[in-house]
This record gives sequence, structure tokens and C-alpha cells, in this order.
Amino acid sequence: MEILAAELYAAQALRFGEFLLKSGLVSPVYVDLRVIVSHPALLNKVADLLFQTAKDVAIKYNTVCGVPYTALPLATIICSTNKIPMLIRRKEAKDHGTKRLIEGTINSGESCLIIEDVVTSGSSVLETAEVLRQEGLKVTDAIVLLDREQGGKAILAKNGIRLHSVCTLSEILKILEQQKKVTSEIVTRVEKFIQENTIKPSEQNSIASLKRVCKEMSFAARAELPGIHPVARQLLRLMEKKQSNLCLSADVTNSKELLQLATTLGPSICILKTHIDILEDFTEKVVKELRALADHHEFLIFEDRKFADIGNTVKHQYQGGVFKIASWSDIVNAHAVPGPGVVKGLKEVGSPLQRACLLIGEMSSEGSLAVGDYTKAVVKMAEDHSDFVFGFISSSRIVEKPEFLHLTPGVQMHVGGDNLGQKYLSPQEVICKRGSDIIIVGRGILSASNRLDEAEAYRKLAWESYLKRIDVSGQN
Ligand code: S5P
Repeated sequence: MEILAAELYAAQALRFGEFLLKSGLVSPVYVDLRVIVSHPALLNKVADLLFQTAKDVAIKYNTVCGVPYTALPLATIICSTNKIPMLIRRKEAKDHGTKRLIEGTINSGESCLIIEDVVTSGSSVLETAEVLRQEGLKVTDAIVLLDREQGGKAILAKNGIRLHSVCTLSEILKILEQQKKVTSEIVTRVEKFIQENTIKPSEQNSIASLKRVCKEMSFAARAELPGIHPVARQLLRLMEKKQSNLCLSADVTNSKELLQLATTLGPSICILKTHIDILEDFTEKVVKELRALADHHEFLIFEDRKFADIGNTVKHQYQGGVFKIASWSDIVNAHAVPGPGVVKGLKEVGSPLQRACLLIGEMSSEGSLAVGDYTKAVVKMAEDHSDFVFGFISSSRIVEKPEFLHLTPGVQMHVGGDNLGQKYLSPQEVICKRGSDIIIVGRGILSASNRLDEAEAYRKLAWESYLKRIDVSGQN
């Protein structure tokens, strides 16, 4: 074990210092076992240790499957050396419906041993196990080189998988301390980090939530991130102050009703979303009054215009015409389909007025084409224009960057849909499991007999879900 620890350290598979994680947290340790493919002797040794561990605990299995990607070469060496049939799990198949999820000969009822390089929450092992189980294979055991001891073992046990590790992070740390490769101060810091970022098995553990194993930043902390867009900062601050991550979709056709909604529900919401072109009696006075109510009750206005034309056209649509959207709406949104020109056009009008934009990364409607590579391209466009774009309309978190906000429409307490393709998810699913920040609710509130009571019920549910999510290391 001493030799293994020293070799992993020398190969830089374990590094100590300050590493910025996607969640925005700073970790004192970075484990990256991918690098061992460049060290063939070490790669062979690790494969052998994994195989011996399975032998020591006398596991019976017919096939071996490595969790993609790092464990693939390890599984290959084990299977090739010991003449065991192997299975390969595909990672990309989901986007291309027809492709097989598992390559190799599957004999339903046989047992498959999972191989993994490092386990944190257990989400990757679990994902692979689920796919194998769907094919009729039995999965009862997994062998891992390094257990980071952040709750993965207990979570896998709860899902019927025994996790056997060659070594744990604390064992390796002790050895490296003895070898004087790390100081006792680093050891203490890593131990504290692990303790604070351990996930407990609970009813809430979906694979998506397990992937976010580190404590997440609160809205208040995100508001203070250097370089965050000023509109995002203002929004995050007022969300924290009002304890609201509820956006009302005020889809009414009469201005009196719109202003009534803003007056009554204003204190409960962080954003009021309009479709200004559905008002039958639009006047500039209406948006002036709406603006005053927004300032008074501290919510932002979001005109859901979904711009989708060339830069020059959207510029006029945003600034002028009947509605003069830029003059009263804090936030607008756009489809990425025309390419970056749409954002550039909007930015020319919006930036001088301190406005901001959301891009539509995914849609809630049945058969939406905004999926897969399209969604990835939307994220890239947002990252390239983060001086104007501060987040997304999406059904789940599409990028792990705390400076971007995710707003999710298609939310109701009673899941289901309408007869025109709308699909509904619950506030808990959207905030807790899918990692979105703000729920957008229209008819869920508008069709209630008491709209204020209903809005308050949605606000509380969404806020409690957010608190549960950021307390991921807690006892929920
Ligand atoms: O994908 C989307 C994007 C948006 S902005 N799906 C949506 O439903 N929306 C909008 O959210 C839609 O235009 C409507 O204003 C609101 C949902 O309304 P509800 O009554 O179904 O909650």
C-alpha cells in the first residue's frame, strides 16, 4: 500500500492545494486517476489490485464492466489477463435513442462485477448498475481503487451494491504524511473537507443530486461572486431577502388583472413574468404602473418575448415598436437558434440600460428540439456572452457554474400536462433533484380560487426544496 500511495502521488493522481470545484467550493484535494493510463506499470498494478480484492472477498461473477471512462482500461486488463468476458457501457447512447447502452454479449440472469477508479457519492457506479440491471444482469458488488469516504459506500449499500475498496482516502493520506509528502496541516484540512461534504443516504438521493456531492453555495453567497452579472446579483439578493424562488407567469389578457396580480402576489415572488403581447388593452401606463409595483415590492420583471431573429431585427423588437420592452423589463429571453447575433443585437440595447438576458436551453413542451448538443451549444453561447446573459430557461441545471441561474417553467404541484403539449414537474423535483434555482408557475396559481394562498404554497415548497438542496451534507 505504501508503494501504491507513493506511485499515485508521483503520477499526480492525487494533488493537494486549492482546487476550485464546479460548485464554486474550494477543495484541498484533487483526485484524478485518469493520469494512470500514462503509467503502464502502475496501470497494470492497479488492475491487479482490483482483481485480487474481488478474489479476497470471494465474489462470484460471470462478467466485468468498468464505469466509463477511467475504469475501462482497468476492466480491459483484468478481463484480458484473467480470461473473463467483458461488457462495455456506452455513455453517449441516451442522445441517440437507437444505440445500445451495453456492448458485448448479455446473458440475462448472469452476474456482472463493476470496476471503478474512485467513488465519491456512488452516483457513477449506480448509473452503470442501473443500466446493467435494465438488461437483466445481476449487480451486487463493485470494486473501487479509492473510496473518498464521502458517503458512496452507504448509498450503494442502500441500492443493493457492496462496495469493496483497495484503499480509502484517509489511509492514503496517513501514508503520505508518514512519507513526509504532505503536512499534518493538509491532512487535517482534507479530513475536515470530507467530513463537511459527506452525503447521507436519504429518500431524496437521485443520481443527479448525488453527482452534486459537495455542499452548494447559497443564493446569498452566489450574489457576492466576483464578476457575477449585476442583474443576477440583484435577483439573488432579493430572493434571499424575500425567501422566494418563485416566478409568477402572469399570463392574463387584461391589464387590470395583471396589475392586481402584481399588487397581491408581489411580496411572494422574486420575478413577475409577462407575455405583454397577449394583453388586449396594452398602454404605456400599464407597464409604468407595473414598474412601480416591481420597485415597491422588490421583484424583477421578465418579458418572456423569446426573441429568435437576426441581431438587427431583435434590436428593434426589443427597443421599439408598440411595447418598448427594454424600457420597463429587467429581463428578456432569447432562443439561440439564430446564432450569437441575437444576443449581440439585444445586448446593444439592453446593456446600457443595465438589463440582462436568459437563453432558452431546454423547453418544457413535449417533443422539444432543444436537447443534447443544442443545449450544450446554448451553454457555450451564454458563457461567451456572460456580460449580458446570466442564466437559462431549462428543465434542469445545464451547467455547473454558480454565477448562472436556472429558471424552470412547466411546474405544478400536480404533475401531468395540458392538451397542447405542456408537461409539468413538481417544485421539489425541479429544485431538489434537477438542481434548478427558480420555478416559473402560471396556471398552477392562476387557476386557484385563492391565488395568494396558492402562490404562498408554491413559494414555501420551492424555498424549502432549495434549503434541502444546499444542505446536501445534512441529515435530510
Ligand atoms: O419551455 C418553456 C419555456 C417557457 S418561458 N415552457 C413554458 O411553459 N414557458 C412559459 O412558461 C410559457 O410561455 C408560459 O408563459 C409559462 C408556463 O405557464 P403554465 O401555465 O403552464 O405554468
